[in-house]
Amino acid sequence: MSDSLSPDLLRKMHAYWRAANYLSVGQIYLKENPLLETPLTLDHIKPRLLGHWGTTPGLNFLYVHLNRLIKENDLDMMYVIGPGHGGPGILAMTYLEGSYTERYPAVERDRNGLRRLFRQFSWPYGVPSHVAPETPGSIHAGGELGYSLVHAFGAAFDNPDLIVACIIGDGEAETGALAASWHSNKFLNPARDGAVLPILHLNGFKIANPTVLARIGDAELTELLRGYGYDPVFVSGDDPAVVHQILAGTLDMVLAKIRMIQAAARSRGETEASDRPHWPMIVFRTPKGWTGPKFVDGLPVEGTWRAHQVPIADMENPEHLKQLEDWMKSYKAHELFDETGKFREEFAALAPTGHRRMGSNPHANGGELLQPLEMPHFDKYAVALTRPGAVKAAATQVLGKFLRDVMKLNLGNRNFRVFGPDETASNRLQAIYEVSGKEWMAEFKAVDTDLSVDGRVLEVLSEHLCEGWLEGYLLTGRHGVFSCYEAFIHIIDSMFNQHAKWLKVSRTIPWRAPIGSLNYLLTSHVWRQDHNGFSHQDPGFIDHVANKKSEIVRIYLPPDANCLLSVADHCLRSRDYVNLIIAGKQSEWQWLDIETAVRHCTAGAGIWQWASNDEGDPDVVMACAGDVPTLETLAAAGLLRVYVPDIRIRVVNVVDLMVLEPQSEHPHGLGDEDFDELFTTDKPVVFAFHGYPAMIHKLTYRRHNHDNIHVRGYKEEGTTTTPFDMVVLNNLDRYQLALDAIKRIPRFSDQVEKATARYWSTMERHKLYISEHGEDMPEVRDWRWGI
Ligand SMILES: Cc1ncc(C[n+]2csc(CCOP(=O)(O)OP(=O)(O)O)c2C)c(N)n1
Repeated sequence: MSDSLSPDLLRKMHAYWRAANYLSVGQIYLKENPLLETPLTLDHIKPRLLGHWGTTPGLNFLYVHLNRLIKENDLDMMYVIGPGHGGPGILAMTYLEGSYTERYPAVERDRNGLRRLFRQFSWPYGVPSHVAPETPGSIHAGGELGYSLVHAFGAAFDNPDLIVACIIGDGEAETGALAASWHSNKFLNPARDGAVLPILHLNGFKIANPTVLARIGDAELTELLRGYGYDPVFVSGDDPAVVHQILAGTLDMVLAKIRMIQAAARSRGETEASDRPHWPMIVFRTPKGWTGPKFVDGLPVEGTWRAHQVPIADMENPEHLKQLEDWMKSYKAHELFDETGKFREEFAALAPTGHRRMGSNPHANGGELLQPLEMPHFDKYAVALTRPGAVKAAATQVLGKFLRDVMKLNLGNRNFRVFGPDETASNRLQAIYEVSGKEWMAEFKAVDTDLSVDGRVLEVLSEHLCEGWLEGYLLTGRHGVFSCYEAFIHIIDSMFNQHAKWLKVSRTIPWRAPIGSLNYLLTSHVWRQDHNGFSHQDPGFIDHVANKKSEIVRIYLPPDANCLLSVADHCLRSRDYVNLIIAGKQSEWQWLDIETAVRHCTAGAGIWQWASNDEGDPDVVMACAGDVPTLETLAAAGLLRVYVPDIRIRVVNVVDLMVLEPQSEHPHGLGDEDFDELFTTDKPVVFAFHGYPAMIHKLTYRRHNHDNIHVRGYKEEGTTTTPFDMVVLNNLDRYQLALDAIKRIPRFSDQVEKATARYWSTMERHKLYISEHGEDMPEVRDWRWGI
């Protein structure tokens, strides 16, 4: 291959790389003397040396080369890096190209700015050591490894002109999420979507160990990557002059290949699944800690795991200080920066300009590109109701029709997608398929239904991919919903954490524009997994989400289909939240007409007067949150009216769980007076809750009436049984709730013995009946609201 770079361009690109490496080392070590204008002393060194050098020179090298590619070809390109601990590199590159100073004018492009750039890094109240919301050009928090490739694909969907360069750590590639992410290429349509260019950063080591992919030999690695559907090209070496030329030539070649794939798919008009291309990718094998110290204290560092973090520590040791000075001087900063500390124009001119700079690509600040969804009025999909409990409906099926039309109205805008781990139909959302199929670029068989090369529903049996694609899609300014079985959403607990952290921080950054909320629809929930059994019964995601910052998280438990519609409409219009919606998919009794549902959901909680007879002075408050607990509570209220006819019951339903928290803790929290209006200050409250009972106590422990709140919820009892036995096993059933009420009301103390005996005989009847008949007792199956 003839050289791709002229000697002059090679010289300048190498200089650019030296500058980035110099700034990276400077950020890790220096608080003063950024241009080493005076001999380095201990006073110039930060007291705590925090940062990662090892991955950084490789990231910098790639960035310099992608800049050339962007500039020569006027590319719209983003840079997503898995080894986000290489933060100093990205900060250096965005500083050198000018994006950084535009976002942070105090970090000027001169000596003073350099000092600030160095000082702020890993400094209290400065900037984090990993790429983060603060980092221009990033959609990716760099802490938890594993999500670079899935985010890159999420960004590329529906962005036909975008190329996402994705640097994958070879250690990161060992994670489950990354291992699954390679398959994203079966869901990306070259005619409609952008391209992802995976670059496996094969620097051979993690923190203290070799990486698997670096030790299986080129042949096996090639087979592995080809098996995933990629066409890998190796760029290997440790002589920068040589690697510059190889990488430049390789990038020209892979770009040509990407363009060929896209042109072929786009000119054909109709894409066929058989057209699934082998997308090019690069295996970039260079030394970890390249250009850093070769030996420290007699031990090899460059090209080993010892280069991972701070390669020379203990600066009290004069030899170390000297070694650092020599290392930094090896980059010849005086050739790169002028006497004022400004990056010399000769080199700075290599960077793209304006939005073509990867640190200023608008897709990386997706809120800037966000178009609100076109929304149908959800009234249209409402379940008609003459009175509470008049009809049955499957809530998610009703929602499916609404989502179908959201999809339809936004087909032209190409900014809405639905994600699910093979569960969209199982969760009864299949109406969506009337307007859009399931994206699929692999083989089609006659037996398949609703697959399409042009689908906007993404179904893959990897919760990691559903979550990561959606995050990437949202972060680049689009909208979506992830529907999932409640128990298995825990698989992405940690990804949710990272996204919630991103949102919390990005809200404090003035230039980060708000993005579409991350919407979860959890269905096939704990109470209706009676057929699948214990493994499928877990409502703990509520607890997990509730731990996050109150300004970010919202938790909704709509009791019926109309409430679900109202909640879903609200969530799809919201920004910068994580909305957790939990709703059943079974056909169940419906309670509120649409106007009442909207009022109820807007308030977040309220007294259901039609189910209450307390006339402002209840004996007991029967509270409920969640569809099944609501049904059991209403059934319990009915039983109580028969058992103790003069009882005064108040039924309170909670849709928005966070109203329970004090206002000081959550913006949705009810004021104390409003809370007391619902729950009283001194009456017993029997609270039937969808999830683990402790959550209600946690949310209400500061409320006046907390001592009187008695919660029934899931207590980790379950198996393959009947739906009603599930609530019985967890003492959330109507008979238990009714008994609880009688036990808690002082004026019925003489009834407790009789009520207890009645409860146990009912339980005996229930157990015998389900054992003999395999289904619930007729009085349970045929129950309907009749007061
Ligand atoms: C999920 C996760 N597990 C563990 C870590 C701790 N950790 C930080 S860096 C690192 C090694 C990363 O190796 P690699 O991806 O190859 O990056 P590089 O060698 O380029 O630094 C590990 C294990 C982490 N950040 N995230």
